[in-house]
Amino acid sequence: MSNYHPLTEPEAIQIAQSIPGIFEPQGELVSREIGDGNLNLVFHVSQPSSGRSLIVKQALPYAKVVGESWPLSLDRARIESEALLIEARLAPGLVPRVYHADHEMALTVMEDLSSHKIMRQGLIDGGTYPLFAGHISEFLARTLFFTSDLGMNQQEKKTLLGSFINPDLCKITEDLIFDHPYTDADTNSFDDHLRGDAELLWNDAELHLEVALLREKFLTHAQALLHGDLHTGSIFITPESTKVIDPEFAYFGPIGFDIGAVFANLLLHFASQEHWASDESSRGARRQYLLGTVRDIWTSFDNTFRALWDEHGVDRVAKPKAYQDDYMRRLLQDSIGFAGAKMVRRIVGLAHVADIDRIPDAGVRAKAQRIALAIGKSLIKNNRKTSSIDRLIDIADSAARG
Ligand code: SR1
Ligand code: MG
Repeated sequence: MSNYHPLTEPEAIQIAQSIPGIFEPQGELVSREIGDGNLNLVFHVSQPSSGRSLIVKQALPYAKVVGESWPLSLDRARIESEALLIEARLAPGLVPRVYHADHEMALTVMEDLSSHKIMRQGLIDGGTYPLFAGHISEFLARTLFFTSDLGMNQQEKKTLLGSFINPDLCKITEDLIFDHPYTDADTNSFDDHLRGDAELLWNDAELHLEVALLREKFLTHAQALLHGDLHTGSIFITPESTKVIDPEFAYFGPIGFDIGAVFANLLLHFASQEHWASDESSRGARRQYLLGTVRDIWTSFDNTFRALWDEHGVDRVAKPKAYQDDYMRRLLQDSIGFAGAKMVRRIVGLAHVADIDRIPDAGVRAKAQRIALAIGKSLIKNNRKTSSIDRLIDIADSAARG
């Protein structure tokens, strides 16, 4: 019988006290539940006298955002802690340190990153992060290459894949990203002024074909170990440092899904500039910064992934340059298609983004939402025709111009 139960704040303190080397022996600990995500409890445990702290994160057996009517496997906590350990090995310094994991209690004790900001909020506050493109492309290239058939022993990969079977969390993505936004589903949630835009999505055969192809890739293409939910709420940031958190959606899937998630969230923020920028000229500058970041991420990812392949490739059959070029072109196309799907879902689906939802004026919000939908739909429809990141930049620019 399992001992699992949701932790209280005093229990989070007890667990924190059992971790060696963090707190001073004397000095009271204080615990606060700070989880503001959709799924988990997050306790911040600190020792005011020493200024030391850590995080105790615990999965709930249901989706917090909906309630107990939506049960979710606790195994996602094991998946998250194991993914963090793999990511720490492959991309050192780019994820929080894991101090302890208890799979039965579905909890992970990890480094507190309160010195950083959640990137979504950082962007909303007008922050710029000049090192981000380099950091995230390094994270993406190293974690994805070294867990793919290009960069790891192919039999060991099959065994590792068995530890990352994540059906409940994949089902969330399959439904909320690749299905519900394209039909009149109960889970959808959108402002009344978007009903006409939603109906267009539900009746667009060209879009439905591309979404079905992307969904098929998500269901079947076990290319590498993905983070699985790499939006700007899963990234802690400062101008100097980037830490990727929350890989509870990790599973073996198509590489472009992670890259597309980063693109999508930068582009959602691009669309939200209708409100957050103070005037036309700062809006233009901010948008150029965001598009420049997208471009830098792709360029740097492409260079790093190819360099890893040339230096550490394990597969003789994968050596031809023409194969590498073809593979990278397909990764770009997938990234663009998945980015589009991830934008559309954040406007009409269940889970939205603060960048856009926090725009107080309904007219301005509608404009931002329509820019996001226009970019999202165009990325989806054009993904298989794309051969350069410039195409994404053009699509975003022309959607913003209207
Ligand atoms: C029911 S969970 C809704 C969303 O939150 C997570 O961050 C994922 O993006 C998921 O789709
Ligand atoms: Mg999350």
